[in-house]
Amino acid sequence: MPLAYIGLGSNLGDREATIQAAVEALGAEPGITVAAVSALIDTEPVGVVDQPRFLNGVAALDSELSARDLLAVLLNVEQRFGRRRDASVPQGPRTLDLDLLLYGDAEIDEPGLRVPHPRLHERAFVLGPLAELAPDLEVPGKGRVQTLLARLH
Ligand code: PH2
Ligand code: MG
Ligand code: MG
Repeated sequence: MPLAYIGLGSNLGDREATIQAAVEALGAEPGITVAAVSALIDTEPVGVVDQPRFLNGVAALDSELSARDLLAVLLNVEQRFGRRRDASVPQGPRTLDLDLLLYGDAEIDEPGLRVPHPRLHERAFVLGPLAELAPDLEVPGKGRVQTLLARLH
């Protein structure tokens, strides 16, 4: 059963309550078991900087679902927790962001589905929590998590 890593993010509403409830909702989905959740860290917004600070973390999921089906579950849970993609600014504020970071050692490049996540290796708000769960993990095509994190400092 592939171990998938999911990025958790929120910068609107009660960030911590939303992320915790979303992780519970993921664990309640058929074919998904939450294996580990990192500490949640308060982070400076990256990219669009004129928006509230984020709470970020990473969850490890045991998944019987394909990467495509897992992604569909992530998008569905985002919607259930108030995420609105239509009228919203790309990279802007969101109640909940669930990003598929890694799916075992798979490398996937399809419309709407890129694994590893294309910006994972350059984002401290992802690599920090990921290093807490899996410092020695190899990001396909990029290197070990702790090496990638050290490069950002
Ligand atoms: N997500 C973004 C854009 N910028 N900055 C932080 N600190 N954390 C995020 O999760 C984040 C961001 C788009 O998904
Ligand atoms: Mg996202
Ligand atoms: Mg994101």
